[in-house]
Amino acid sequence: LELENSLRAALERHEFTLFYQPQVHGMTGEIVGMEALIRWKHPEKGLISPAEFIPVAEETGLIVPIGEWVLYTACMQNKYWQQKGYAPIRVAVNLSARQFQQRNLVSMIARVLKQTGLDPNCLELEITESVAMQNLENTIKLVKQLKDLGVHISIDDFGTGYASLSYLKLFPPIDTLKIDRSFVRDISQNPRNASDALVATMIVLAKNLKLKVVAEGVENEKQLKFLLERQCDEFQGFFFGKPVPAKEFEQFLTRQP
Ligand code: G
Ligand code: G
Ligand code: MN
Ligand code: NA
Repeated sequence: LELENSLRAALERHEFTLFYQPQVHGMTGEIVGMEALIRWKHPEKGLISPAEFIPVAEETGLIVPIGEWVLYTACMQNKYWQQKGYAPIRVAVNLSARQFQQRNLVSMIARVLKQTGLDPNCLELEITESVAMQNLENTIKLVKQLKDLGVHISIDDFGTGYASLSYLKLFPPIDTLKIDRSFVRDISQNPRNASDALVATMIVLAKNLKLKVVAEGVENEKQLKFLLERQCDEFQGFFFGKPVPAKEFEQFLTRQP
């Protein structure tokens, strides 16, 4: 309850902030997107990781106003950079289970796009595989409505959701699979390694489904080489950049050609 109250106060006192992590195109090495990741700037405790407060925000329902703040802030920031003359890139925002159950989710997103003036094509919404699986019928309906807005949809933490692969059959409208970093971490360049086989197979699966595939948690050359040889489309990870505040992220952006 204490944490719940301080989360509520944090929202009112504007103590949340967004960090951005670059997403890089495999072939060109160009930056094509960024993932927005929330942080809590606690006046005494300093930066608090979302892993510590998102679960409570989720349980208490506070994730709904917090999630709306995240979406609005990420869209505003992206629009601002485009107006400053940087080449347009996508911003990816994480949606939580609770947000996904909100009746007005689609209208909220439509409103934020209108308020910020961001091109829907420059917004990507990340749904974790386990959230997508919870109520598949609802997910399919929602994803269709979101696609009608013109935004991109990705499946986050792909491969970790205890999901039957058959759920992918129901998903013509999703755009992207994000291979969970637990698989990428264990890439060993050893043909008998299970993670190597799984990552290679996930890339082929995405390609056969005509989905874009992004590897998360890329930390070193060895992983990058493995992923490039298998034509993984995009990369995200500490090798290319950690999540950083907006001001610092600007160094990754390039001027409009
Ligand atoms: O940024 P970091 O790796 O510490 O994030 C930890 C977890 O918090 C990740 O699973 C990430 O998806 C989640 N997370 C970060 N920002 C947000 C957000 O804005 N909304 C939701 N729902 N989850 C977030
Ligand atoms: O669950 P989701 O994929 O939304 O969360 C992204 C999380 O992964 C963030 O908390 C981010 O800090 C973390 N992350 C991003 N890149 C790397 C990486 O290369 N290595 C590790 N260990 N974590 C990463
Ligand atoms: Mn994510
Ligand atoms: Na993930």
